[in-house]
Amino acid sequence: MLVDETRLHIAIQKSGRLSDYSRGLLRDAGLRIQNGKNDLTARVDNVPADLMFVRDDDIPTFVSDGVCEFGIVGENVLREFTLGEAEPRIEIVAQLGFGRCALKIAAPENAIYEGPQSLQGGRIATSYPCIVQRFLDDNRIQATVVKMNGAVELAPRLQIAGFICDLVSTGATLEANGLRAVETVFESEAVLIRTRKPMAPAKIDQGGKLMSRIEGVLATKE
Ligand code: PRT
Ligand code: ZN
Repeated sequence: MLVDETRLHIAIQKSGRLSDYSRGLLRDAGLRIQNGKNDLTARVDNVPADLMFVRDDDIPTFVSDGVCEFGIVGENVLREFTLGEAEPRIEIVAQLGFGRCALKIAAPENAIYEGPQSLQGGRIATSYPCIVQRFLDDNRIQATVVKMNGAVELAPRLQIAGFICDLVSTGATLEANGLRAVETVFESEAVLIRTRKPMAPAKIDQGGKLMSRIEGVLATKE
């Protein structure tokens, strides 16, 4: 399937917060997604495209490599990827209006925080080390970034780090862990991304049609 030069490949999250919205958007855009036996890919009946269901963290890699021409991913995941790459070959082609959240630095409720300088010499646990490092550099702060792949909100209690930087939507998780947000580092929503790798002419044409369909759906939601 991957060598097919005529069919577009669209990467979306397999299962998680963006999955249903991503499928819903493509359906609203008129794509008839087949319910196949294969749960890693699905054919689209009425458009020469195949969907690939993957971990969200892999979506920027696939699109940058051109394995998938399009993808739907959180801007937070995209930004972390592009900051870590010498030559990311991805462009954002639409903001999708779902999956909204913010990457925030949080501290124990009773900790004193008087701006970024309060991070100086400290430790920050996060799953987004590149974004956090950029924030520190921009503010000329020296601090240690501790990469964690999950359960970041436990870091202060475990004395792994005094601060965390994690995604927040309602704030309930921070509150449940005795933490409070002190700094917003990045605001995010799901985005439609496209590869910058050269595409076969047939795919450029199909990609243009796909984007018009999606823009049509987004226009009705504005
Ligand atoms: O398996 P896979 O790797 O694909 O999924 P994942 O577990 O890495 O990601 P998933 O499904 O949790 O999130 C996918 C995307 O949804 C994220 O990259 C964000 O772009 C977006 N999103 C929106 C969120 C949230 N809101 C969110 N609240 N992602 C995670 N959270 C988590 C946050 O990490 C924290 O643990 O929810 C908790 C905080 O929520 P509140 O409501 O308590 O503040
Ligand atoms: Zn993930």
